[in-house]
Amino acid sequence: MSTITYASPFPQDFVFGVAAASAQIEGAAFTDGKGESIWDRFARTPGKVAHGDNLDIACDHYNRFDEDFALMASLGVKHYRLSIAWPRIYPNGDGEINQAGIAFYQRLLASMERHGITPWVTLFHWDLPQSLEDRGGWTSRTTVDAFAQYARTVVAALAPVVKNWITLNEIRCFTLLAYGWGTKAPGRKESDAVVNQTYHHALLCHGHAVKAVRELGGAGARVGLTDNCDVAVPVTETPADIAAAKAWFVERNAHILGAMHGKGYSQAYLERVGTDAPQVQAGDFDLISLPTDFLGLNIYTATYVRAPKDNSGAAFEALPLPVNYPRADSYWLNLIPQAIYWAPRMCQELYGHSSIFITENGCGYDTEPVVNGEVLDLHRRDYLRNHLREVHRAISDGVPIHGYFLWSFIDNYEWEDGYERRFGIVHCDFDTLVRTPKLSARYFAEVMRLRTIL
Ligand code: PNW
Repeated sequence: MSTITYASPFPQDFVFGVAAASAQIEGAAFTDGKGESIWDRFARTPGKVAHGDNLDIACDHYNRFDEDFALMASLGVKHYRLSIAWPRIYPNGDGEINQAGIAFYQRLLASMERHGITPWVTLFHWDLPQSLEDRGGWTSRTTVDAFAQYARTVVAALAPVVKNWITLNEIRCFTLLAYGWGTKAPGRKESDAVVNQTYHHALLCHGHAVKAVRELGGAGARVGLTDNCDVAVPVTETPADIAAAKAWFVERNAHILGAMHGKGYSQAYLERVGTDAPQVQAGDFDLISLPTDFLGLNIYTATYVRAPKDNSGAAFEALPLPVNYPRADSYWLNLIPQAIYWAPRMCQELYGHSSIFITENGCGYDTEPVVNGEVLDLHRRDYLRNHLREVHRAISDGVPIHGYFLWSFIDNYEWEDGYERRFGIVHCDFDTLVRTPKLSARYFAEVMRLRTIL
């Protein structure tokens, strides 16, 4: 048998891991004192979630985390990105702490440690306590005050075992999609002014979380935001199209990434939003612009951008995709692997980020072929391989990508798409709760083991 030499392995300290989030996998939605979240309420509102699926049981990870970490360990997973359910810690969002909630995460983290898996903990992945929504949710500064307290409580309690902290997951999804489009909980359709205010409140929470980690995280703690920036891919990798893609990127990300890197919103942003600009209080940007240790990026898809063909004077032209352009089953998940090259590169060049982690990348399908009991998800194997090649290309070009977390470890509650949309490399039978690694799990296990693209 001939020996295969593996070209271009990933750096030895490159972090490979898998990701999931509390609401999507834990279940036990009302166990041990957990309060109601906006997703518990939304799922029970007729017509909001596919098939009326709720989060009551999900993958029952709450009761099966030992089994799940054993399975991760058997696949060679050494890093796992999880999130903390705010309503487990503060059932009403603020006020009384629920010690049983803290004890749960302490048990879970101890199990991870026994299985040799390093935690990457996101403080907020969309499961806002319903009690805070009843007081205005993300439109209100009350939520910012409550989050500051929640962040301090969690960081103080878990600092002995957690060194890697992520403040918030995907600000756009729990603000714009939740308060503007109304497709995510709490399903409100507010004005642009209100939505712009929700971004501002989210940015303040990010700042409070950074401060909490600096003050209470202990030695070696690091912290960053996970953003799902709007990604531009230049149609041709030529200076003109790259410049156009960058200009589009700056405009589309001014309210989050741009805001974090300034001492205020940019003039261009303020001109664009006009009278819909958020209300800013003195000192807000001291928090929002606190330095972080890394930037997390969730990369799934992109928009193609080019330099305008005419003399319109426009800085860019963003292109629509042909109707039959390849995509996964989520309508927004067009298959554009160069996204994972260009987003980190632009974040480095535009904002000076020197440590970037891909905190999510993956694809979801409703129907996956099963042969002799094994899910043969070759579509996912292709997706991963094509994206990892672009990650590798970026690293070779000097883009500081230091890790990659696959979304997701296991099929789970895909928000408004319920349980039908499967993103896992491990299949979950939602009737029996039996877990079975898919072909892609075996593939990714080998990639992690050999630190190369196979
Ligand atoms: C992310 N979009 O959500 C979330 O962080 C996960 O919880 C989720 O399960 C996963 O990706 C798959 O959907 C997104 O519309 C939701 O562009 C929507 C979009 C992007 C990411």
